Amino acid sequence: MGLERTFAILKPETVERRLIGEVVKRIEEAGFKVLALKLVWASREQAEKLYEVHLGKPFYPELINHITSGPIVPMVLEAENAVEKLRTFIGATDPAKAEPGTIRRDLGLSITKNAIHAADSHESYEREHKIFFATEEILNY
Ligand code: FUP
Repeated sequence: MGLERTFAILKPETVERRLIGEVVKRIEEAGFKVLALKLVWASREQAEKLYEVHLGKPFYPELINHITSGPIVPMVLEAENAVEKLRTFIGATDPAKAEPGTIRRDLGLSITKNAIHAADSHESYEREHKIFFATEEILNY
């Protein structure tokens, strides 16, 4: 296992509700190290790349509209077993079904407005983080 990287995005409703600090605090306290982080307004092209596996699904248009509806905070995080650790830490996709104490349960509003996105595999990390970060923006320290 060892140190691993993962990719997350604080969704527009999280930024709008001024919960950036709250979520980053939880993530840092859980042992993740922030290697890259910025505030951006995703383009339609970036959104379509991010959610390309969902193309054609009934909720796809809503997903694209939502992630481009306001500024978001993409970040690269490092920890032991980071991908799995973060997925467990944020909770199930539907906030109503997520474990108590998880970010999605505590701060998510709906299945689409579920506060945070996290890569679901190492391959997803590799693909997704490149949509938002250049190599030199990921700091090794
Ligand atoms: P997750 O990996 O937990 O973010 O969940 P999925 O890959 O299943 O879903 C991707 C995104 O689509 C999430 F933001 C939730 C959203 N979604 C809906 O809006 N409606 C659905 O019925 C299923 C997923």
